[in-house]
Amino acid sequence: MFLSTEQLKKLDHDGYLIVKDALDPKKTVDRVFNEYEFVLNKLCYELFANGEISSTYDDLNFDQRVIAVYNETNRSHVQYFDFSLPLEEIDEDTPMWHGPEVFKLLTNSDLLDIVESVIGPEIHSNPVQHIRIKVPNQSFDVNSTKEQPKKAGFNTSGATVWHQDQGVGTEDLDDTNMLTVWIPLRKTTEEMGCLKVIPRSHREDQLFEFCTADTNHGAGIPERFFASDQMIPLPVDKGDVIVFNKKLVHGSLENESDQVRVSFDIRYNPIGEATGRKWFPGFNARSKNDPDSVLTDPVKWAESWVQAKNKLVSEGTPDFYGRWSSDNPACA
Ligand SMILES: O=C(O)CCC(=O)C(=O)O
Ligand SMILES: [Fe+2]
Repeated sequence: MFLSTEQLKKLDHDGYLIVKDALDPKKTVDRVFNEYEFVLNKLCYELFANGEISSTYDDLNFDQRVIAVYNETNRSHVQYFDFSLPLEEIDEDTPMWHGPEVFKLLTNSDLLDIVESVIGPEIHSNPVQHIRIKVPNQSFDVNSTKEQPKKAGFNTSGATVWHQDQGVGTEDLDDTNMLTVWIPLRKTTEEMGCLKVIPRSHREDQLFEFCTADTNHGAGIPERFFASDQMIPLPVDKGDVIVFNKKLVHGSLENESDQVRVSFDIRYNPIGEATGRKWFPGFNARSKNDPDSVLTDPVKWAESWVQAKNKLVSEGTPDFYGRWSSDNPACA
């Protein structure tokens, strides 16, 4: 679905746009979710075989099963489901998931039509991409003093701190026309910790300073730097997508519900522009100029990530955890 002039104006004006009914909830979104039910099953059997959990929890539904596994192991397993790699501590055993349904969603033509409306017909799938599986706060206490593995912080639970996506890549991303697409894999209410945005914050045309937060959720923009009282939550239904500008200030709310919040955030940029993480593999998703360069094989996509991982393991991870240092003077 191509965006109308009116929708494009709204995106330009507000910095974000909710596209209702952009994707077929059953044929597209549910299939991705079903693939993750399979992945969760695989995880349970592996953890059980390793003696890390006492049951495979076969009789529980997705939410109950995720919560049971996180609780019993006292750590997040989101990396097992994620289709990107962490920025540090990568080893041969770092898991990831690059399944065919994920690839189908990344290359879905309805989605690419929306993206083309904004960035043009030469479309590169940017490798800064995640699944977020946020368990209810009540079931997994991220603020607990009980020792938790460092990697458990990201994507686990709780709110995502305020940030602009431009600030999460290397500096070369400043010149890239990147578009973020946020896709709920199920209905996402305010209570479940939906996305929150500061409308029009992209219009100041600046990258705000990020400060290293004292939580384990990574660097974020302190509220004193922008009009945080302008915050609006963006609850969405399955099938809707949210697109937003790389300079839009956004984050997400706490998951106060008893359901697990599952969403994708993926990004696209014009072919040839910097992705902000050059050691991760993107791919051409659509091209009028060079149709042969378009990747259509999910297996090749998965292989490209395995290759990237092997290279990072053998050569070491780049010295990059974000462009913000913990002694950023703006944060004092
Ligand atoms: O889903 C979230 O909690 C945050 C998503 C986000 O930061 C993004 O889509 O860029
Ligand atoms: Fe973001």
